[in-house]
Amino acid sequence: MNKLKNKNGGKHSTETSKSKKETNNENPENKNQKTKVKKSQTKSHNKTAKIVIIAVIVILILAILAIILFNIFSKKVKDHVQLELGTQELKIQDFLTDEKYAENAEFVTDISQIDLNKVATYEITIKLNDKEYTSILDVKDTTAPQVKFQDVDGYTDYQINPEDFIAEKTDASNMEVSLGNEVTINGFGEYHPLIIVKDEYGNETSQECLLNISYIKSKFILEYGNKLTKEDLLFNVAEYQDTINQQDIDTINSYDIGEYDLKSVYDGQEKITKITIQDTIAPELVLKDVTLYTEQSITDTNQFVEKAEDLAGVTLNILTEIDYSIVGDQEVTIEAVDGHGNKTSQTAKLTIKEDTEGPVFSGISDLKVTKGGTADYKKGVTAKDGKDGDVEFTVDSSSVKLDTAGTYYATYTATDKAGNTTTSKRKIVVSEKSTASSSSSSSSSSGDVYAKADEFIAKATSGVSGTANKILAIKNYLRNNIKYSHRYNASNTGSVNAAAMKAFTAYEGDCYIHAAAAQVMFTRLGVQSIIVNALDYTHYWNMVYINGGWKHVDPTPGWAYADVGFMNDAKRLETLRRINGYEYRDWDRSKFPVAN
Ligand SMILES: [Ca+2]
Ligand SMILES: [Ca+2]
Ligand SMILES: [Ca+2]
Repeated sequence: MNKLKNKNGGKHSTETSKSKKETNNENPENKNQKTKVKKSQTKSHNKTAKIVIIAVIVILILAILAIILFNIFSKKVKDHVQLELGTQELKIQDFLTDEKYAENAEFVTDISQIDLNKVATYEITIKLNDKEYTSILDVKDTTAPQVKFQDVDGYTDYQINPEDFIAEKTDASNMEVSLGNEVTINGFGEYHPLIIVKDEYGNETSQECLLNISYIKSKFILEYGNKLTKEDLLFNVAEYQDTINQQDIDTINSYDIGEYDLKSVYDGQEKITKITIQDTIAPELVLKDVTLYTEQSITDTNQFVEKAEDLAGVTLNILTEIDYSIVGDQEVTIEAVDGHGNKTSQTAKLTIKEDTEGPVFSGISDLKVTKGGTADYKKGVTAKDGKDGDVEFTVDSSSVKLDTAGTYYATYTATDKAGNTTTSKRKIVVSEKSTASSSSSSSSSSGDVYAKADEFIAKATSGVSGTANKILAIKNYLRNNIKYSHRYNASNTGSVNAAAMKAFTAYEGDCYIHAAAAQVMFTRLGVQSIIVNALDYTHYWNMVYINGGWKHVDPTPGWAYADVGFMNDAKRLETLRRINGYEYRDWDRSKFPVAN
């Protein structure tokens, strides 16, 4: 160590002696310069310039140093920050003296724990350029409540409730409403209560309001389409009804949006009540879900609508763009807008499904044929598809031997457009001549018909209550499900039961078939009923005994048998006469009861 120190010391002393040597060397030159200065002023100017330059450099260095020091030690984070109660968000900029620091600053304190909706003081730590600073945050309520005051109408028994004079009020803290002056109500006249709204921290908003004590309101808002009555306006109708002229009320058209002045007179003094007609009620909208098959589309927004009503009329808008490529459920939003822009929107479900179900056969009951007879396999049979409606079908009866008594099966096949196939086997019984009559319909016993009728009643009246409603439901069911056709008619069906059976198995027939089916169903329902025929036998329908009297009902669908509910004689005659070419179709009044 000593050795090293000595070595360094030695080196140092060498340099010193060298510099001394240089200094010594300058001495003669200095002497020479001094001599020259006296001789020349120019040389002196050069020296002054040098000093100035050096001074400038020093000042510059000091300035740079000052800036560096300022940047190091100047205040970047505020010691104290005050925010108003209810401020939406705590921002780091609020704590910085300049926004430019924000990019290098972050909260150390967990600010999710800070509730700006509560008056409180917090200590907030902020990290800026890896250095931590502490700031005090005060959340305070210094803002007075925002209040919309309103005038009040009242009768002589009105007791001041300050809240009555407030239409709207908002503040970040809780508010109390109070009366700031003493108001004594003594009879009709104008009073001026001072209403004060004060927040939890003493900030307040106040206003002198108007209290109108009278027999009548000074203003009234009438809902569009509603009827204005004296009860709406007068506090005591019995006593003051004569103050308003009914004719004046009648001139106010509530289907015309706007303001009206309504005059009333009491004690020789005229008073005006402002009537404002407004439509504030949005349409009533009830939707229903819709199911479509692929390749089908919605053609009318009304397909989703169960009910859309408003006194000012309704326009429907579909707000969802339906994606027909989605197989399954999607939500569809529909908006109903009234004539004054009030809107209601509701959502319904649209289900798009692939057609994966084959057609459904009906009318495939056991077929009884006498040995050696013929069988019409297609008669009375239909194949109905959920998507395609009625479709063609084929019958394979190759194994049936009509010339040999026995039991056989025919195979029915139907295919829809999507390629779904349904096959159904039908029992064919070929019997000896002696054991059965030739008519296949004769095989129907009354028991079969009643069982069928009960089955049809169950379908027709599902969810329907009350006898009258059930009668109409049966009538509608027959109209909608038993096709009108002349294939089976009064001349080839015989008894009521046999005719009804045609309806229940073949799903088609003329008016007699429909009336017979209704007759059996009404009877099974426990309703007294008769079949009525037109004088010329060109039409059949029913009469039922309901609610203590007879009424006509017509279960036949189609062109002219007016689809009305229960009909009295006059209505029945009117609906029959509506038919072209049967101007005077009537029935024999002496044979049938009177329907009033
Ligand atoms: Ca406040
Ligand atoms: Ca409306
Ligand atoms: Ca199908």
